[in-house]
Formats: sequence, C-alpha cells, structure tokens
Amino acid sequence: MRIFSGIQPTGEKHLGNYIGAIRQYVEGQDRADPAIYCIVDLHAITVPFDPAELRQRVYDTAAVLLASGLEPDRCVLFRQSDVYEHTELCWLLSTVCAHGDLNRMHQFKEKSARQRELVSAGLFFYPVLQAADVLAYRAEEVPVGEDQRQHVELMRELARRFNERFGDVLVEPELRVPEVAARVMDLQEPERKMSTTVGSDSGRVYLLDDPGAIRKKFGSAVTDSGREVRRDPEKAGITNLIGIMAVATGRGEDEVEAEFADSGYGDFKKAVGEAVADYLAPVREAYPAIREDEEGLERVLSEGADRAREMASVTLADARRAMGLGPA
Ligand code: AQP
Repeated sequence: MRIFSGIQPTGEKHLGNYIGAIRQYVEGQDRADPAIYCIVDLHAITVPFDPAELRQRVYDTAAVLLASGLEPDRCVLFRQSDVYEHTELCWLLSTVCAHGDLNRMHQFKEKSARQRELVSAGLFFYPVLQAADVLAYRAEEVPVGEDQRQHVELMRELARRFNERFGDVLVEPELRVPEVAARVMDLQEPERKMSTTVGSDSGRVYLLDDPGAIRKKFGSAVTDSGREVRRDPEKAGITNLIGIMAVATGRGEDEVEAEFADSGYGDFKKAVGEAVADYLAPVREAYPAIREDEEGLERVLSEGADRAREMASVTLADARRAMGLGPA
C-alpha cells in the first residue's frame, strides 16, 4: 500500500502539525510500501513569501521530520518542486475540476480573506495541486489533520471524474485522520484550530519550544469557569487539553478524565504542560544536529526526489496517453 502526504515549509511546525500529521507519517513507515512524504514548497508560494528564506524553511521542515522519526531508508522524503510531474498533473486535473468546486473550499475562503495585497490564482488552485501530489503516486491513503478533509474529498472526486472520462488511470485515496485530537485547537482561542498563520505565539506550541515555554503556554491556556476535567462541546478549551494529554501520554481520553476527576483545572493544565514537554523532548533534542547538516539534508531530499520521480512519471505517462496528449 502507498501512503502519501505533504507538509508546507512555512514557519515553525506546531503541536497541531505533529499530532494531526507528523506522528501519522512516522507510523505510516511501518505499514506502507512506500510511505511518501513531500515538503510542498510550491504550495508555500501561493501566499506572500521571502525567496531567500524559502529554501531554509524547507531544510527546517525536513530536519523536523527526520528528528520526529522519519528514516530515509524507510520512506521517500522529497521537495515538491524537484518533481515536475506534480505541476503537469495539476494542469491535467484542472480540466476535470469545476471552478465552483474550488470556490467552495473553506481554506481558500479563509486564506483569501486574509490577503491584503493579492489573492493569487495559485491560492485558488491549491487543492488541485494537492490532488496532483497524491494522485501522481496512486496513493491509497492520505494521513492529514481534520482541517484537510474537504481537500481530500475533492481529490477523490477529481480521481473519479478523471477515470470516468479517460479510463482507469488514477487511484481514489482514503483519508486518514487521527482518532484523537485530529484538530488541535489554539490554547488561547480554543474555538479555532492551532495554526501557523493565525493567532498568537501563546496559543501555539512549537515543536522546538523549550520545556519552560511549553509549561507556560499550557499554564495560561484558556479554559472556562467550570471545575470538572471532562469533555463537553461547551468546554472547548478543556476538551482540547484532554485530547492533547491523551495523545502525549498514549492513553485514552476516558482514562485521562478518570485520572483527573478530582483535580482542578490548574493542576490539570500543569500536568498537560509537563506531559507535552516530555512528549516533544526527542524531537527537540534530535533537531539541532540534523538541521546543522544541510548537505546531508539536501542529499536526503534529492535522493527522495529521484525515487519519487520514478513513480510519478509512470502515472503521468498513463494520464497523458489516456488524454490523447503527445505522440501515440
Ligand atoms: N491544528 C491542527 N490540528 C491537527 N492537524 C493540523 N494540521 C495543521 N494544523 C493542525 C495538519 O498539519 C499538516 C501540515 O499542514 P500544512 O502543510 O498546511 O502546514 P502549515 O501551513 O504549517 O499548517 P497550518 O497551521 O494549518 O497553517 P495555516 O493555519 O496557516 O494554514 C496537515 O496534514 C494539516 O492537516
């Protein structure tokens, strides 16, 4: 089975990225043949960016992924812009994608509303490129956070439409979101997801935050006026913390609730801060040495791109043939 997922080289990665996506990537290495992970620099350029920084952010993200447990021998890790097949398939898929489909995408609505200067056509096309990323590998599974559900539904639809129109070329992938904490919420505004671009640093826990900063952020996490550590749709803050605690300690949410049934919010928040600081310690500790070796990172990415290209070029040749493009 092939697994594929992409991650943006934007900013520092946060706990939401880790719980929603990165830990699933690591686990996917045991199940997939192969697990394919892509740093999507072409997606990152759909909003304002600094060209001088972009390459560095790609290395930062590659180093975070390796520090989290991706192993170049057990997965394919590469940079999206190194494999031209993604952009070509994006164009081919655009012919079976309705303008109205893209207009409905929540992420486009949110991100376009935030752009002050230019809402790029690239931002509008973001989900088509994302569909091409996955479909180029005929991946059967896409591990992502809950916020990507709508994009994965669209890519499934595009695969179906393409196959109906041109023959059985593409594989419709299954969404895989974590069972617990699929949408990690902002610690200060728990009605909103933890995000790279929205919200303050105090609501967002970076993977590389030091333990003191992590404890402080959880200590000042917004909860509610109640006392009971219990999941409840009316208690977004405490529900979020219970999910995070469950993941960080490898237990069920029921168990977490039972353990803290007699504790107040203050003690619980303190315990979550400690647990997350421990949970992220291996990533934080492994990162600096990996990040320092840019040549090593470049080698991993370029070897990954060679392997990725071999797979994607087969799908592209089939898609082109099915559409009547190029010589017979
Ligand atoms: N809060 C979250 N909870 C669970 N999963 C999340 N993901 C993102 N936020 C959460 C998942 O992380 C993966 C990578 O996302 P990305 O490539 O979009 O990276 P990003 O730009 O750093 O992520 P953000 O924070 O989502 O950026 P904004 O908010 O600025 O758009 C995906 O699988 C995603 O589901």
